[in-house]
Amino acid sequence: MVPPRKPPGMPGWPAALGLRLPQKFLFLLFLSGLLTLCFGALFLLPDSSRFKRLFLPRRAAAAASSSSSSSASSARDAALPRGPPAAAEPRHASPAAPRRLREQLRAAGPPAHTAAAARQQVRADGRRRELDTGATPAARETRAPSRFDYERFRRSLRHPVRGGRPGEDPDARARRMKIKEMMKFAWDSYKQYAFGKNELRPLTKNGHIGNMFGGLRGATVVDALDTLYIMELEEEFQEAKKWVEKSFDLNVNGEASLFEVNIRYIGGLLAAYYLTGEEVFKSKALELGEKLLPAFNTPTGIPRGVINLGSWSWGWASAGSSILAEFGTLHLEFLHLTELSGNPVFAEKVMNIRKVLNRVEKPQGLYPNFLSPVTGNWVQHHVSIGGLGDSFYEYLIKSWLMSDKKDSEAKKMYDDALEAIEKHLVRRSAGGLTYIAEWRGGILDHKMGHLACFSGGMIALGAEHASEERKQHYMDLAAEITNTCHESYARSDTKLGPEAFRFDTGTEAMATRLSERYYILRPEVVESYMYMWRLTHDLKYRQWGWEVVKALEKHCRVEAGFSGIRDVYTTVPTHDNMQQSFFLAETLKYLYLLFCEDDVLSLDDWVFNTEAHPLPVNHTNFKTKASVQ
Ligand code: DMJ
Repeated sequence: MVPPRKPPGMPGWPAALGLRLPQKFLFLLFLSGLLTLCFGALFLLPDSSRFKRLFLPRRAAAAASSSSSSSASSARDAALPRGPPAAAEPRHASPAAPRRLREQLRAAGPPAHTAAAARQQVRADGRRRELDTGATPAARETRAPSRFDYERFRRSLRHPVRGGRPGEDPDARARRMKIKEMMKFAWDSYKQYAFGKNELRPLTKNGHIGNMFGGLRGATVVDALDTLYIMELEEEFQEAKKWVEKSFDLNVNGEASLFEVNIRYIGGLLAAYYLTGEEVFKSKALELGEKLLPAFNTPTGIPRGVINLGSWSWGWASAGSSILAEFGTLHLEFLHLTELSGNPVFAEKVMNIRKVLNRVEKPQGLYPNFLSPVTGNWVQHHVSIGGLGDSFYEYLIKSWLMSDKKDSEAKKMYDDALEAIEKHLVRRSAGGLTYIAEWRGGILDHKMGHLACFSGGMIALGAEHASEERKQHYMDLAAEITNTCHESYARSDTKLGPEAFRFDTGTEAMATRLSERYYILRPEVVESYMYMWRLTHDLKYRQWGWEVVKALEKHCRVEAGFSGIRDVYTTVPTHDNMQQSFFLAETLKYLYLLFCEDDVLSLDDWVFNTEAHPLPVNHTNFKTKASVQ
């Protein structure tokens, strides 16, 4: 249709209003300002799908409303058990699931993309099961809200999860018992002075809440659960479990770090469930998992780093970029949330993240640390295997291992990333120490953070599965990096390592800045010792671990718990008055495992999330026959 033309000679609008030229100009200026404002406001709406619904035809809006929806089928294909529960079939990470599964999923209805939809879906699943089994509401309360068969899962484990072994080395046992005593001391102190708070302040003998967990409490309880269980601290484990049952309140209001809540709370609860089969841990993990879903309501589906757990706000509490190590460290836990709930939404969210990452161009094959959740493009070219980047790489290789080596996409991403890191970031100092520098738009910063020291263990873990000609090379690289991290400890007066150490201006493996001299009970170095020990059985890793135990006892143990120190280069250190929850989750657990036989939490059966919470490898399909629809 041709638009009607203005009859010649008629004044145009707004001239028709009888306005003079300057007035017309002002009027038009005002009008265009107003339009820009309205249009901009629409873009700023938290849920971009609302905007799309206004402007796009219904069907197009549905397709565009969530970038994750475009990956929905691949996520479901990848995350869910393939077909009915034929025992040997892998559960996830196949790019092409059989048609049968796709049909089952289609029959199960559309995926839930929002927390509300997810809740609805969980409720619907519950109703369906109730009909299937005739369970009463009371029975349903205690019954798993999924079709996961815990007993079947336990039978699938290849090794017992804890306990001593006959004929083991008595020295290793004695050292393990010492570490168990440290754990008991850390727990008892927390219980006495800070029970229910997030961390213990051991000097002032009170609790710390902080602002990372959005009103959630008991970070130390949840982080410590599996360590208490593994160390057979039965009474203490029961105390922790009781707190989760009676006092762990998820109806909180506040801004939380999506990453921290995921690795500590979701990871801790999932591990506690898999180790013990106690339903309370599973239901809390699923409930909390649902509360995290609104963080993914961004134009790309890349989650924002901060989410308000209590309101309807949509995860837009923080401005700016999303951080690689944060949105890249959800995969393991979210696949397990889908596994336990039967709800594909969790897996879809993380598979979409992978899709976005695979689409965006990588400078020199490297993954920068900051990505815009709005455009899906990198925001800065800072690359690091330490803070901001670290656990993204860790989760690639662990996703592959957790999938029982089926998730070849993750393996390829890991292999490619490691190759690029080695080429562009790994360097050798004049004194012969291998380190991983940071990369800023092509310029190297010859610094390694304590956080980056996890990479010795990660590279060793991956080396086992590298191609024949690369295996030894990667084992050597892992050993060299672990050695460098040990040097950062050995060169300090306390025999504990600084937060960051440098390889410039004649310095090697030491902090050069006052602000980098602190040690906050971090685990990464002993984490690498644990993996290196298990994979090489070179006794030096146990010796190095024991040096750390002695240093912790000497410099960090105070009257009411363990504290970080402000300067590792002085033997009269000042304490920072904080017993971090990861000290109980990770540092003490890895030290303990270093002196256990290999089949305690065997690497055949478990992968550790980045907070050292063990999650099972999917050897088999744990769904019950009756429950498959
Ligand atoms: C832990 O919370 C996790 O290991 C995380 O990945 C980063 N670092 C801290 C402990 O240092």
